[in-house]
Amino acid sequence: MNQLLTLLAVAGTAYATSLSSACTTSRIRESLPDDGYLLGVTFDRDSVTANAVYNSSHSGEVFFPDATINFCNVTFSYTHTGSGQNVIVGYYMPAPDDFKSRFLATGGGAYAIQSGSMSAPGGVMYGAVSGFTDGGFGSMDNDFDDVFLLSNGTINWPSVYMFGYQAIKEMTIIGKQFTKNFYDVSNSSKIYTYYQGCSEGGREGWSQAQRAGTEYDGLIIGAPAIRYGQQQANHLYSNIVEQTLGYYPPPCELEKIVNETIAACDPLDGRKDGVVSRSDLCQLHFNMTSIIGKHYYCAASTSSSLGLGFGKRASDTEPAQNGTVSAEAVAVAQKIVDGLYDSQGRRAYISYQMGAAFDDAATSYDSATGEWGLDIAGAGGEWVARFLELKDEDNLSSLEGVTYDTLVGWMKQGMTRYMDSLQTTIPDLTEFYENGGKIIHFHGEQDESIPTGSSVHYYNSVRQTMYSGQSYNASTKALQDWYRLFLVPGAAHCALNDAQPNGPFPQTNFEVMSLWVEKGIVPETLNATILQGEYEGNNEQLCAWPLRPYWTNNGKNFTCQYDQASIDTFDYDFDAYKLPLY
Ligand SMILES: *[C@@H]1O[C@H](CO)[C@@H](O)[C@H](O)[C@H]1NC(C)=O
Ligand SMILES: *[C@@H]1O[C@H](CO)[C@@H](O)[C@H](O)[C@H]1NC(C)=O
Ligand SMILES: *[C@@H]1O[C@H](CO)[C@@H](O)[C@H](O)[C@H]1NC(C)=O
Ligand SMILES: *[C@@H]1O[C@H](CO)[C@@H](O)[C@H](O)[C@H]1NC(C)=O
Ligand SMILES: *[C@@H]1O[C@H](CO)[C@@H](O)[C@H](O)[C@H]1NC(C)=O
Ligand SMILES: *[C@@H]1O[C@H](CO)[C@@H](O)[C@H](O)[C@H]1NC(C)=O
Ligand SMILES: *[C@@H]1O[C@H](CO)[C@@H](O)[C@H](O)[C@H]1NC(C)=O
Ligand SMILES: *[C@@H]1O[C@H](CO)[C@@H](O)[C@H](O)[C@H]1NC(C)=O
Ligand SMILES: *[C@@H]1O[C@H](CO)[C@@H](O)[C@H](O)[C@H]1NC(C)=O
Ligand SMILES: *[C@@H]1O[C@H](CO)[C@@H](O)[C@H](O)[C@H]1NC(C)=O
Ligand SMILES: *[C@@H]1O[C@H](CO)[C@@H](O)[C@H](O)[C@H]1NC(C)=O
Ligand SMILES: [Ca+2]
Repeated sequence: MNQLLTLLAVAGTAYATSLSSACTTSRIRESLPDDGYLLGVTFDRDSVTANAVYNSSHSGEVFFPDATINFCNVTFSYTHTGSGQNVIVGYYMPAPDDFKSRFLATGGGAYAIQSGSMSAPGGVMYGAVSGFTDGGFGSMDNDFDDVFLLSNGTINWPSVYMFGYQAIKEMTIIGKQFTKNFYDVSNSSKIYTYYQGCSEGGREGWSQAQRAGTEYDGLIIGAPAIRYGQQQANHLYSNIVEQTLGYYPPPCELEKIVNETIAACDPLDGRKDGVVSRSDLCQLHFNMTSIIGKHYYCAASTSSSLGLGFGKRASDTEPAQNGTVSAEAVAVAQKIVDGLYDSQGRRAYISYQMGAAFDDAATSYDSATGEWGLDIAGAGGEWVARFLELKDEDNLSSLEGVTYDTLVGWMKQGMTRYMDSLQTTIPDLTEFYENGGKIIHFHGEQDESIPTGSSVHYYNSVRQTMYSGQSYNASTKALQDWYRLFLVPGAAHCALNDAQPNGPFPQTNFEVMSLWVEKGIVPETLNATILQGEYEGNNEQLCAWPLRPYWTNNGKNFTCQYDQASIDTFDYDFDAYKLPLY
C-alpha cells in the first residue's frame, strides 16, 4: 500500500484511492491486460461493467466468518481466438486502502463452476481480490450440464476442458495481472494467490494444483469431487443395493439407523457430545445389527433433503412412518457402508463413513400401493444419462437390469472418457510443491455425498507418488510440510450436520492459510469453531491426518493420536481396476 501511495504521489496520477473513484469502467478497461497477455485470449473491452458495493453484510456462512464488506464489482468477457467461446469473468475488488496484495480464485458446486456472490466475500474481507468465471457457458446463470451436449450424442469438448481446469486457470492468470494494473502495483511485486472451494469447488482446487502449479501459493480444498468417473456414478450405488437386496427402506427407518449409530459411536472418541469424531472406531466396534427391532416413528411431513449440490431432491410429502427397524434395512445400510464390489468380490469404490446420512438411499412413497420404492438419486441419474449415454436428459428413467457390475462398468467408462479432464486425480504435484505452494485439504467425516475416504485415498496417492520408497511415517512427515489433510468431526458435505450440531467447522481457513503462506505459521492443527447448538462459538482444533482425535479425562483433554488400526480402515485396495486408482 505504501508503494501505491508513493507511486501516486510521485506520478501524480488521477487514481484516487477511494472505492467510488476507483470503481469506474474506464479505470477497469485501462487495467485489463493486453490482448495476447494470455496466448489466444482477446478481451472484449466494451463488455466491462463496474459498480461499487457498500456495506454488503455476510453472516451465517461456514467458509468465512461474518463480515461487512465494500468492493468494486467488476465483470468483463474475453474470447478464445478461433472459437466462438465467450467467457465472462467476475472480480470483487477491495477498496484500494483495504487491498492486501492477495488474490483469491473461487469455484462452484455440483455442475456450477462458480458461486460468486456466495464465495467471493471470503476473500474481500481479507483484502483479497476474489475472482470467478462462468466457464464460457453463456452466462453466470448457466451450469456445465446446460452446455455439455451440442446435441444428443455430441459432446461439447471445449466446455469439458473449461470445466475440468482451464477456465479457473485463465481467470486466475488474467485476474492477477488485472489486479496489479488496477491497484497500480509493480509487475515484480508479489500477489499472494489462493484458491478456495468445496465439493465441485474442491475438485476445481485440485485441478489447479495438478495443472497450474506455478500460479498459486495456497489452496483451500474442501470435500473435493475428484475421481469423477467413480464419484458421480457412485451416487447410484445405494439405489442398486436396494434393488439388489429387494428392500426399499422408509426414510424414517434409515434415519433411525443413523440416529442409533450416532448414539452408539459418539462416546467411542472419549467425549460424549453427540458427535461421531471417530467413524473409524465406529466401523471397528459397532455392529448395526444391534439396531434391528428398535422402534421408529416419524410424523407425516413435507420433507426436502438436506445438503448442498449433488443428490438434492425436490421436496416430497411423506406419510407417517411407524415401525421397527428390520433386518432388511440394516442389511441395506451395511451393504451401502461396505462400498461397491464387483461380482468377483473386487473393490471398485468406497462409501460414506458410518454415522453419515443415507441421502442417496432415499426412497419414494407410492400412495396408490402404500409402498416405498426406488427413487433414483438425481446426481447419479444425470451423470449416466447425460455424461455417459450422451442423452439430453436430467435423469435415468429406470435401473432395470442394473447390477453392481453395471455400476463398475459405468465407473470405468466415466474414468476413461474423462481421464484428462474431469477425473482430477493426478498425484504428481511436483510443480506446485517446487513453487512453494501450500494445501489445506479438509473433508467432513460424516459427508453423505462424497465419501470421506476419497480424500484420504488421494492424500495417500500423493504421498506415495511424491515420496515413493520412503516409509509411511517419513513420507507423511515430508508431505505435511506443504500439504495437510484434516477430517472434520461430524461435518456433513461442505456443511454443518444438523444430526450432530456440536461438531466444529473450519470457518477461518483463509486466515489460517494466509498465515501459513505469508508468515510461515504451520497449521499443526486446523482452527475450527462450533457454529450451531449449545456450544456455538466454541473453538476446536482439528487433527492433521493421519492423527485422529481422542479425548481423555472424561472428554476434557483433547489429543491427536496415532492409531494404526483406525488408519487401516481408510486403506483401500481398488482391485476391480487393472490400472492404479489414484
Ligand atoms: C455503511 O455503513 C456505515 C456504518 O454504518 C455508514 O456510516 C455508511 O454511511 C454506510 N455507507 C453506505 C454507502 O451506505
Ligand atoms: C455485479 O455485476 C454484475 C454484472 O453487472 C451484476 O449482475 C451483479 O448483480 C453485480 N453484483 C453486485 C453484488 O452488485
Ligand atoms: C434428444 O433425445 C431426447 C431423448 O433422449 C429427446 O427427448 C430429444 O428430443 C432429443 N433432442 C434432439 C434435439 O434430438
Ligand atoms: C507488466 O507486465 C505486463 C504483461 O507482461 C506488460 O504488458 C506491462 O507492460 C508491464 N508493465 C510494466 C510497468 O512493466
Ligand atoms: C433422529 O434424531 C433427530 C435429532 O437429531 C430427531 O429429530 C429425529 O426425530 C430422529 N429420528 C428418528 C427416526 O428417530
Ligand atoms: C454383525 O453381526 C452379525 C450377527 O452377529 C454378523 O453376521 C456380521 O458379520 C457382523 N457384521 C460386522 C460388520 O461385523
Ligand atoms: C405406532 O405403532 C404402534 C404399534 O402398532 C402403536 O402402538 C403406536 O400407537 C403407534 N404410534 C403412533 C404415533 O401412531
Ligand atoms: C429420476 O427418475 C427416477 C425414475 O423416474 C425417479 O425415481 C427419481 O425421483 C428421479 N430423480 C430426480 C432427482 O428427479
Ligand atoms: C509412526 O509414527 C507414529 C506416531 O509418531 C508412531 O506411533 C509409529 O510407531 C511410527 N511407525 C513406525 C513404523 O515407525
Ligand atoms: C480461530 O477461530 C476462532 C474462533 O473459533 C477465531 O476467533 C480465531 O480468529 C481463529 N484463528 C485464526 C488464526 O484464524
Ligand atoms: C488434562 O489436561 C490438564 C491441563 O492441561 C492437565 O493438567 C491434566 O493432567 C490432564 N489430565 C489427564 C488425565 O491427562
Ligand atoms: Ca463424541
